[in-house]
Amino acid sequence: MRTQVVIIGSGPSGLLLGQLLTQAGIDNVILDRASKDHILGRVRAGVLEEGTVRLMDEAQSGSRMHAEGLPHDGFSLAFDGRDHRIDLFGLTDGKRVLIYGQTELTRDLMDRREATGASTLYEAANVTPHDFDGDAPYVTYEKGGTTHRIACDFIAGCDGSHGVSRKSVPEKSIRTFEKVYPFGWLGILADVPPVSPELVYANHPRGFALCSMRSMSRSRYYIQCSRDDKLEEWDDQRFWDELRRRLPAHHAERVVTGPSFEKSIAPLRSFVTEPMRFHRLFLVGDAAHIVPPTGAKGLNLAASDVHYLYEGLIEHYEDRSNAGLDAYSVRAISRVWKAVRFSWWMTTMMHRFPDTSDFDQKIQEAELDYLTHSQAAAMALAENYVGLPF
Ligand code: FAS
Ligand code: PHB
Repeated sequence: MRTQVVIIGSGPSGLLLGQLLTQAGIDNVILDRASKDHILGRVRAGVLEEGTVRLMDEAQSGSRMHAEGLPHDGFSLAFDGRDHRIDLFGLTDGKRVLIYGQTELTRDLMDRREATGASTLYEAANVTPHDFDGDAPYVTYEKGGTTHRIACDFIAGCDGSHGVSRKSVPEKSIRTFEKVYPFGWLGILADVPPVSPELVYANHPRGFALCSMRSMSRSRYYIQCSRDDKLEEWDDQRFWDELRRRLPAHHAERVVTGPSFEKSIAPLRSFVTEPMRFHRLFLVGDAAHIVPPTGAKGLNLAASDVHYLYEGLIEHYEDRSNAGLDAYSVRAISRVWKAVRFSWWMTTMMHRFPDTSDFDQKIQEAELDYLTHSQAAAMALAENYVGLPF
């Protein structure tokens, strides 16, 4: 079998890239080791930047996103028992974010791909990229007890943080940078109305909490937990009680509780791979970088990677130019590090660190005080949160 681009991974990165390439007449195959249902069963991001929304529209996959997504013009920071609203729309000259679950975005892209008839092979085992340092790369995989081979021009490693692509690069050719945070996020989904029409990020002496949503009848809540916490230690009642303790009274008394139908713990870390291109192999999205979800950047960084790679591939096939592909890694990494910085900064400002010194705690309080009393500081937060330009 031969195709122009093999995409490893059927998450947001792989599906968005695949749809854009298919629309441009560039033949591509997506391989994923998981089943479609397993992928759709993962609950992750919920905030889309305008650039991500535009790419979904460009991929002709945005109609349900616009119909069901919730445009948000701001969010609140809660600390010392009070709310401080960050007016994204006013501070960024009219930009906003769209609340729309990654699961739904993934479903929309899967449906669109099926409608186009493009090929996705789920439950493909032992997917392996080969000879990407040469000019005749290929990918092998096992399915139905047989090993298959797909020759291609390029391989897009869209296989997330535990994928095979990054691990296939010789160690001498790659640099990684990592920061592990001494806590995680315990998140739940419940069919209860959200406590507030906008997101609330809370910094409390007991720890961070986030009130988010998927609709006005489905809430997504997170609380900071220790890295050693186990899901079985957190029944719903304990979660609701702890969430309320960390919110200002006017929010705590409005929390509507109900049975959770999804509960998970995510460890928090920052991780960056340099470079993101290895001749005919390109790393995209979580395969190349991870951010703590505090700044809602993970999914949106995957989208900007896709934008840069798609532009490069279009130039290669249509204009016979490799300028875009040659610039991919530098362009993507520049935006990645700025989002990594913002996610680190927002995480450091909003969480309680177990071993923090009195000095560091005073710095955190000064950061919040400055942010909520300075237009310039709030503008800097807002322009990063809505997403820096591609
Ligand atoms: P993904 O990990 O989504 O997809 C990779 C795909 O590759 C998967 O389908 C996997 O099955 C496949 N794959 C892996 N290894 C393979 C192999 N060897 N062979 C074949 N296929 C393989 N971001 C936010 O913006 N906000 C959030 O709140 C947020 N919360 C998160 C919570 C958790 C628990 C996690 C893990 C991430 C969260 N993120 C969040 C980040 C997340 O949304 C990612 O940025 C997003 O999924 C990136 O999409 P992909 O790059 O497509 O990677
Ligand atoms: C979510 O709704 O899942 C969400 C929202 C904002 C974040 C992180 C997660 O910063």
